Amino acid sequence: MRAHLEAAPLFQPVMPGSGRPFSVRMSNFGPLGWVSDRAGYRYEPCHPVTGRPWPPLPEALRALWGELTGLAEPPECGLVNVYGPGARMGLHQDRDEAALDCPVVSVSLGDGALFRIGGPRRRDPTRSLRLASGDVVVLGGAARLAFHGIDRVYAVSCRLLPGLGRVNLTLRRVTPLARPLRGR
Ligand code: MD6
Ligand code: FE
Repeated sequence: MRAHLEAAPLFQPVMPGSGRPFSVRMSNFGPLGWVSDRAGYRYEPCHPVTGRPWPPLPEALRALWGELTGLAEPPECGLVNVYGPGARMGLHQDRDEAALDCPVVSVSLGDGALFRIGGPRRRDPTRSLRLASGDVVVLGGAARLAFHGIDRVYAVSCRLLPGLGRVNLTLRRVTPLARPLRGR
């Protein structure tokens, strides 16, 4: 991951419309990368700063995806979110993907964080759980469109990634499967 981040350096996305910067820094691995700028959220094949294609998804993540989802199709996007001290992620749904039948898998590394998850409506009640380094979250089935976010990171709770803090790697299918999951 560190080698790939040298090829595709972290960038600071901004909110659509307002242009307010996110508190997390991002990069991507795989054929499609999730980006956000004043024009909106979307998937792009190239890095917005270097203009180069995203580095390939590390094999260990491809293997983990296959093991957890049972899908033969590999993830198309490995979004890297890096949380320094004070960074957070507002309550959101992952719904920029046409492949809403596929689960989303995330791997947390480094410092711990307080993850909050609710239901498919923003007003649904939420529960909070602490994610530690190595924890994996799968949002699939009824939970695919659950609202979720990161309320806080526990800075220097882990020594795995000095200088980075917390990293969350989110694996996603973006384009619809040739053979949709329903009907298999
Ligand atoms: C984070 N995670 O853990 C934010 N999305 O930093 C997500 O936004 C997320 O953990 C979809 C599926 C799993 C996740
Ligand atoms: Fe998410």
